Amino acid sequence: MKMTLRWFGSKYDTVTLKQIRQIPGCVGVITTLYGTKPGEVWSREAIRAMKEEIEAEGLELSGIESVNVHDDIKIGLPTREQYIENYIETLENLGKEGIDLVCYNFMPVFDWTRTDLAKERPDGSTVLSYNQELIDKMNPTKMFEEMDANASGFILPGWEPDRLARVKELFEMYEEVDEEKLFENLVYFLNGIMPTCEKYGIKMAIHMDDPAWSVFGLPRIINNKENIQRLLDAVPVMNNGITLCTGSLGSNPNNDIPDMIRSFKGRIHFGHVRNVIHLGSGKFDEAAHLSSDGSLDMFEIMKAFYDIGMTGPIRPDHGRMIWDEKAMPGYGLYDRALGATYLNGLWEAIEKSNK
Ligand SMILES: [Mn+2]
Repeated sequence: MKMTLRWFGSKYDTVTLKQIRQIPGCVGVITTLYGTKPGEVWSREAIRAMKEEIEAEGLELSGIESVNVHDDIKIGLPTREQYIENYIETLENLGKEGIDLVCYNFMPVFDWTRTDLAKERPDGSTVLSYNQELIDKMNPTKMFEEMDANASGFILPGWEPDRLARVKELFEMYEEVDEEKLFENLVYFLNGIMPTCEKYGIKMAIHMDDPAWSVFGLPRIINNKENIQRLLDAVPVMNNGITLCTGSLGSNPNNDIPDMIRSFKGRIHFGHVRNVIHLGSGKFDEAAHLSSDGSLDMFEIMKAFYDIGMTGPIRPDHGRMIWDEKAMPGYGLYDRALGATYLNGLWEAIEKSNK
């Protein structure tokens, strides 16, 4: 396991590479090439510049989150051929620069969804929160507007304003896409890019759907053990793997996360580790990483990662907003640094007690 932190680039992030480097045991960052749109080819020069900026601060570029997949690929339009070609070109350029991990998701229209970006907890910290009842009373445009209005001026990943302008159009485009069709389109995409991934040793790591159930009637296919196994079996090569996100899977109490980690051994290329508090059906809050602060057993989760011999990057996923920090919701420095330190502590204890 290597500990990393997500970084949104010097233009967008309040957190600096220097600060990240000072988190004990944190060796790298996970980032993306900002200023590019889904479907665009990333130039080798731009990738190299990003990598050099990170390495100049004594960190490594441990992986990309995300190379976004164009909607035409997810919908399965004839124009997907060109976008798959472009994706391949981006992968080639990443491969030539020695980058071997790409996180992506295959969720229609929305990436992750929350109904509150700053829910106050009794200790005065704030967290992201989700309540299905509120979603059921809202339409998708309103949802976009609320996310934008509550993001404290930050552009949330997956909630870029240009998508808001197209939200109605996007919903219409996905009208014919059910779960089977979406799955087929994902397999088609993966089969198209796998030869390039195998050539350059690039591990594709699909992120779980967040939350792990259908939102606004949109199909969800990467949300439980059975569905994830189906994808791994449909394209049965190591390079077709997953980003195991404990918070996304953990939104559904029926997901046994340590069991899933053990089952997907060899195919988990990246880990997002965070805790959630279950508040009843379709309702959850994010929490501090500590097991006792939420509903997930973080010791059992880290032990499962240890038992499968996880060597890829792990990052503390979202954190609470604490100590009056002003940062992108979920992505402040302080609580993620606490999370990284706690997870490193669990790891050390597990490692030493197994010797
Ligand atoms: Mn995640």
